[in-house]
Order: sequence, then C-alpha cells, then structure tokens
Amino acid sequence: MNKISIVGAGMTGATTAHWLAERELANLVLVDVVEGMPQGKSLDMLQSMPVIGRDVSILGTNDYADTAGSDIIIITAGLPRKPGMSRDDLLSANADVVGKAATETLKHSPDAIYVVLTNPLDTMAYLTLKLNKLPRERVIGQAGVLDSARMRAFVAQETGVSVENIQCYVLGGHGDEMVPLTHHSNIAGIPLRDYLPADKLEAIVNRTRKGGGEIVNLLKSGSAYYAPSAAVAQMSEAILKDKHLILPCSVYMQGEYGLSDIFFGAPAMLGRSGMEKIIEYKLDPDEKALFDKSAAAVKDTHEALKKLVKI
Ligand code: TXD
Repeated sequence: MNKISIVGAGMTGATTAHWLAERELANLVLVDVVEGMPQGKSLDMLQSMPVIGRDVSILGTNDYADTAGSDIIIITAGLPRKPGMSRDDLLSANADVVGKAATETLKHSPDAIYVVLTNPLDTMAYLTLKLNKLPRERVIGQAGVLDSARMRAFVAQETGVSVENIQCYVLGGHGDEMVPLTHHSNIAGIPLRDYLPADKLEAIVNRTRKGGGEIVNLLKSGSAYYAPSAAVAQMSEAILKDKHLILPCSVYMQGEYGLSDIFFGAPAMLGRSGMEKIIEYKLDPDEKALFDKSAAAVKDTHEALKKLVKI
C-alpha cells in the first residue's frame, strides 16, 4: 500500500484525507502541531471506513517520525486568509511553518514527492524545492486544478452543459492575476470564446479570478477546502497510478514560457516520478501579456521570500 502524509490537519488537510481515503489510494498520516486534534480526526475518519468499505489506515500524530517512508507529502499547514487579505499577506507567517514541514518530512521520506497547498502557493512551493534541494519533478504546487474547476463550475451553471464536457485551463500564478484561457478552455471541443457571448465569458473570467476571495468573504473565517482538497486528491491519484495525466499545476519553470527560477501555473503531466513534463501552449499576444503580468507578481513574492529566508 502506498503512503501519503498530510502536514496540517485543518480544514484542507483533513478534507484531503477524506477524499483520499474514499479513493482507497494509500495509507494516510495526518500531522499537526495541535495536540489531540489530528489523532481525533483520524480516529473518526478511520471509523467511517467500515461504512464505506475502504481498507486504509489513517493515523493522526504530532510526530514527524510517523510520516517515515511516505510516497507523497502534502503540505497544507499554515494560516488561511481572512476577509480583505491577499494570499501574499500570508508570506511571513507561513514561510516558517512550510519550511519546517518541508525539512522535517524529508528527513523521514527522502524519496517523497511533495504537493504543496499552503499560500502564497507558488512561493511556498518554491521554498519547499529550494530548502529541500529537490529536483523539480518532486515538488508540485496545487492551484490550477482548483482554479480551473471553479471556472468549469461557473461555465456549467451558465450553459447547463455537464461538467464532464467542460475543460478549462487557468494558468499563471495563484493570485488575482491568474490567467483563465478562453480559447484553450472548451465545451466538448468548442473554444469557450466561440461558445459564450463576450460579456458572459468576461463575467466568468472575473468571478474565477476572485473565486477564492468570494468564499473567504462568505465564510468570514477560513477559506475554501472542499474543492482544493478534491484537487490534491486528483493529483495524488495521477502520481500514484502513474497516469501521465495532464493537469494545470504550479511547477518550477526552466525556460518554459520564457520563464526561469519561478513556480508558475502551467499544464503539467503527472506520473509516478512526479511532474514529468510541462506542456507549452501557443498563447496569443493578449494572453502572453497577462501571463507576463502574473509572472511579475509571483516573482515579487519570491523576492520577498528571499529577504525572509536564506535559500
Ligand atoms: O489551492 C490552494 N493552494 C489552497 C491553499 C486552497 C485552500 C487552502 N489553501 C491554504 O492552505 C490556506 O491559504 C492556508 O495557507 C493553508 C491551510 O488552509 P486551511 O483552510 O486548511 O487552514 P486551517 O484549517 O487553519 O488549517 C491549518 C492547519 C491547522 O490545523 C494548524 O494547527 C496547522 O495547519 N499548523 C501546523 N501543522 C503542522 N506544523 C506546523 N508548524 C503548523 N502550523 C500550523
């Protein structure tokens, strides 16, 4: 049986464990600094396995030693946004937490593939890669599956077409400058920009960009967790089943799209070795300009990180 450890047993971490257990993909470990909470949630979840008929073990712990031998480490530890905050406002608070999670887990699972969720997402993935000195195949940020799923859900609501027919690609950084592509995104092969009137499409693009903030404002404390955790479960499955599935992910660029030394959202092929390949789309000049603007924002956050942590 494969093993997945999730650092941070809060809303996103625990819900990730839930989706993963349902898929019977791996034995699970939930780690958190709060004593008793990961143990309690894990025990509760474990006791639901007989009901849904899944044979997986679920362990809650405060000790990184219990994560030993993990195939995948998922990092969701750290503060979520409050209303009015941007993801970048979380940088200094979360850099320490993610740094510790990354280095402590690597000691016990030297071969693990990392999937990072903590915000600011692209920069926390960058921190994990640099601190742990890993090849880029082994560190992937989760943002694109979520942002694209939000857009898919809005398109389905607008058109009444099944979500299964709707493919969307939201690329770029996981911030307000993210880039929902309206030509590559399609309904059963028809580009979205040909299917929907321009005003409707623009409204969907704008709502997608602010999709996380919309939920933060409604919840008032905490941020989204069902869709983010479903996204990371899909990525984990693609890796463990060696599916070579192409999903939008935050990946370390080495020249792709003209970008280097930055984590940025692009379609990437996921399989047993992690991030196997970055797919390069042909972008029209408008899209390329949005891409560059988003990359500049992510670079700024990477630079701010370098002032806080020696990497
Ligand atoms: O798509 C995405 N990338 C995201 C990212 C979608 C959803 C949530 N996203 C980010 O994940 C969010 O902005 C936060 O930065 C993290 C965690 O969000 P979540 O909603 O799960 O926050 P919670 O419920 O507050 O849980 C965080 C847990 C909490 O239980 C803390 O006790 C724990 O993290 N925590 C730690 N665990 C281990 N080790 C350390 N040092 C630690 N510090 C806090």
